[in-house]
Amino acid sequence: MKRIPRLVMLMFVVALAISSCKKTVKKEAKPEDSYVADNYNKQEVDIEMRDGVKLHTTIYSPKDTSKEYPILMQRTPYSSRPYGEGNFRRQIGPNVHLMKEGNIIVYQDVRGRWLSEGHYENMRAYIPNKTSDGDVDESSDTYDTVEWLVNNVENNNGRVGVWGISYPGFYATYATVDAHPALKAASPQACIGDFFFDDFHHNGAYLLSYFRATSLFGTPRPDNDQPIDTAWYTLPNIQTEDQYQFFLDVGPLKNLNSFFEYETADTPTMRPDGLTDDYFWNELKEHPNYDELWQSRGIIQHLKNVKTNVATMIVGGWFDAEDLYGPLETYKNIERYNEGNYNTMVFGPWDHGGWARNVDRNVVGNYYFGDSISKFYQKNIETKFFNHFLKGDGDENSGLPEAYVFDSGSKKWKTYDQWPPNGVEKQTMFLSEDQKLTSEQETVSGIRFVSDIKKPVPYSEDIKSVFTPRKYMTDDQRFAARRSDVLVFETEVLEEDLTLAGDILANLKVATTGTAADWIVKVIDVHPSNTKTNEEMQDHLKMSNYHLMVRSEVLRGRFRNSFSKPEPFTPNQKTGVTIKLQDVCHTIKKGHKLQIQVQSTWFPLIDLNPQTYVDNIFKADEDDFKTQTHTVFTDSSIEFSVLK
Ligand code: PG9
Repeated sequence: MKRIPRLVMLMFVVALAISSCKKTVKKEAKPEDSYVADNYNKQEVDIEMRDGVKLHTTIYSPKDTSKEYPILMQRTPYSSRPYGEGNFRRQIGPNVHLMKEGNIIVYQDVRGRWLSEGHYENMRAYIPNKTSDGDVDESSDTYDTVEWLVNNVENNNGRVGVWGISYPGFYATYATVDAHPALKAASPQACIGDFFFDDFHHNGAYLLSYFRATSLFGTPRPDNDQPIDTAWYTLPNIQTEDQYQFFLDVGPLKNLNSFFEYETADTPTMRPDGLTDDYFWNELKEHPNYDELWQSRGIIQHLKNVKTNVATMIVGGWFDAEDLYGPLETYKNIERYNEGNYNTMVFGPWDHGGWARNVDRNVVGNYYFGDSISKFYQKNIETKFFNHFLKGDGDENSGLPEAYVFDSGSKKWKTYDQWPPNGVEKQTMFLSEDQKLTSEQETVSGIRFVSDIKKPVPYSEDIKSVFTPRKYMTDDQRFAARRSDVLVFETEVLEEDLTLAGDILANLKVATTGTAADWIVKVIDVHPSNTKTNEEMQDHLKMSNYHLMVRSEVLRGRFRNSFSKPEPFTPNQKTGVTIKLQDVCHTIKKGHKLQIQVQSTWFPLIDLNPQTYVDNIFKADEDDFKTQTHTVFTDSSIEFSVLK
């Protein structure tokens, strides 16, 4: 038996001792676990709206009554709980700094949810010209709530801020429309803009990966709207960890009805007030196009009258799989339609809500972006914004830039006085025959591939049963690049950095043997083989040659000319399809390559296109689904926003 050197033995004994003592240390309760209960009083009130409906509102007020405080409010469909005396949230407010500095923090159940009265409307439509107290929406509910708070909460300084992430972010945006004069600061974050472009759809394709989340708002509250303090929905348990195979086996979308047995009422339930309750799954099925139902529920088109008394800071994550359209369009439309507003944006290397997490290492999926990026944001950007407008001078000189953005390629924060930055130029590259991205268009030819509905392109190598998809946004795309139904086009190794700052427009020229098709474009940063692997990576992956997906988007081809009026393709006819990919701020570094992938399936992130035209894919039959041959022509091009 080979003798083990003494030093190795000693190291082994020491390692064993360290690991065992780690096991003995009990998890001490962190001091901040009771911080809220120790430093805040909590009261719960039911605030009456102009139509008599009462909204359940929880108010946390600092125990120190020696000074006045602003009010920071979040309105939410996800509950203002915990309810009941003596039950406190572990952390309150947008971040720990604003909690510890002392603010009056308010959470409110929106109309029709949890302990608030009334009827819930998913993405409630805005009523522009209200003529009676019965004309209520989230803008009027916010106005009435702010009016009550500033007149009834002790020790408030008369200034109110709102914030929220995702659906609460939608309510924060809504607060800026016909805002109360006491509203001085709003930070909609990953704010839903429109369910036809955020969350449940991307450019008309249904996000099948959102299947379980469909129930979150799918069921009108039972018992004629009696407030209840528990969730009444049940998320369908699809009993699989292989969502790709599960949905492939299920087949057409209509086979999913059985999972919404409570939502397949043929006639929507009639309510006492004459409103009809349609179930969200039914709404999705009955409204496959961008019709009045979706258009009326978007908030973007109503951002034409944001008063200058409301400073806005829109926050988003460059790798947010749920709501990226919303925050970008919210910032851009407040900018576009309003004069003299303080309106700024902050975008970082985060997934959905990543900026609110107190983590030391910032990663999205396998990809590491740096340390304490979200902590920096919370302390130096978010806290500064609210303090300036709620406790400070409140003027234009907040000390913050118009655009505070993290370059996800160079991994550095950058600040600009406009977005996209001054100096951005459009640069067009063409998809050439020999899988190259070229600055000049070469001879036009068609590249064909078979789009096999039995073997759609997976959206990730790692597809589990998810509530909503997240990590795929930075997934390595080598698995896709090696498939015959994914077309790959890439530059030579870059001899200098290439900074993309703004949106990306894919102008495809395509054809299909069928009469319907989806088109997906992915923008990829191909890393060199000597890139260091980081500890977060899945064990079968290495950073060497990592194909980082920087941006991706789908367009359901029937909507190429209009989201409201879908059209079939004419078989084998060359057709233009333009896809707008959301903004990026990413430097493809010298030594890397810029790659584009084009494909027609992305499963089960989105549902399968039958590839033969039917009026409504939610009602398509098994035999509508056909394998087709698609063609991408080499006069297709990609227009990048390049910062010179
Ligand atoms: N926008 C996110 C979402 C909405 C609906 C279903 C699932 C997710 C969110 O509010 O987190």
